[in-house]
Amino acid sequence: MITLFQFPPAFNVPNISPFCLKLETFLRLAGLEYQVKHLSDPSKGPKGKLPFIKVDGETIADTEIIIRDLQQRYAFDLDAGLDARGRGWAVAITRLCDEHLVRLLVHFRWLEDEGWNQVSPVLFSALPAPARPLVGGLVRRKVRKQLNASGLGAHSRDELLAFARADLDALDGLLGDVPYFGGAQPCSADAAAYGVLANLILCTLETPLSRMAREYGRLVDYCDRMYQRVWAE
Ligand SMILES: N[C@@H](CCC(=O)N[C@@H](CS)C(=O)NCC(=O)O)C(=O)O
Repeated sequence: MITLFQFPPAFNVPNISPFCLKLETFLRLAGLEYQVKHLSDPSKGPKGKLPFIKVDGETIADTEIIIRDLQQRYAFDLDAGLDARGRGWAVAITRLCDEHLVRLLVHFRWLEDEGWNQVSPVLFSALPAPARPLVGGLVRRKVRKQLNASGLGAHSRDELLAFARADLDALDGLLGDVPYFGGAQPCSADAAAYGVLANLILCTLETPLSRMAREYGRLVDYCDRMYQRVWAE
């Protein structure tokens, strides 16, 4: 049995971490049995981040490494139906989501006051009241440092919004009129895309980026389709 360690649900999505939602979506798409253990502190993870899993006594961190490991361990390939070009696109879409669009989402959630004023009361509610501003401030400073290190911190708000527009245009164009990024069936890139798109479109946390994402009718329909296929009980 696989044990998935991740944040608890919040804001109308199974996980407000795009990476946790990516991995749980992958586990469901793959039809793997798993149990969930909720953690709120990413420093408990072997690489200081969530999600991570335990399987056959091993602890594995990082969604890309976990997905590769599980596919080898259980001898399946969610991208088996794709040709070399399709596999290349799956990697490119996953990178766009994980390494770029997620960072923009994090910026608007954590560093702009509109997002922060919604996130902080919920995420730190388990802490004793006097500790909340202190811990919240420390976490916010860490997020700012991470975004600066990624290079995004150098840009103006308008430039960040233009990057987000380009990412969403790209995802909208790549999806086109097929149901999934994998075509007729979901592939590994659908797990990554749903992880971040559901966190923009279905998540009740309001940011300029979530409002922008909801302008894309095909991406909205995509989130509904993925929800129905993977998440509706
Ligand atoms: N590359 C990692 C990224 C995971 C990640 O960034 N997780 C975030 C939550 S969305 C986290 O735990 N951040 C805490 C931190 O960086 O301190 C993966 O694919 O699993």
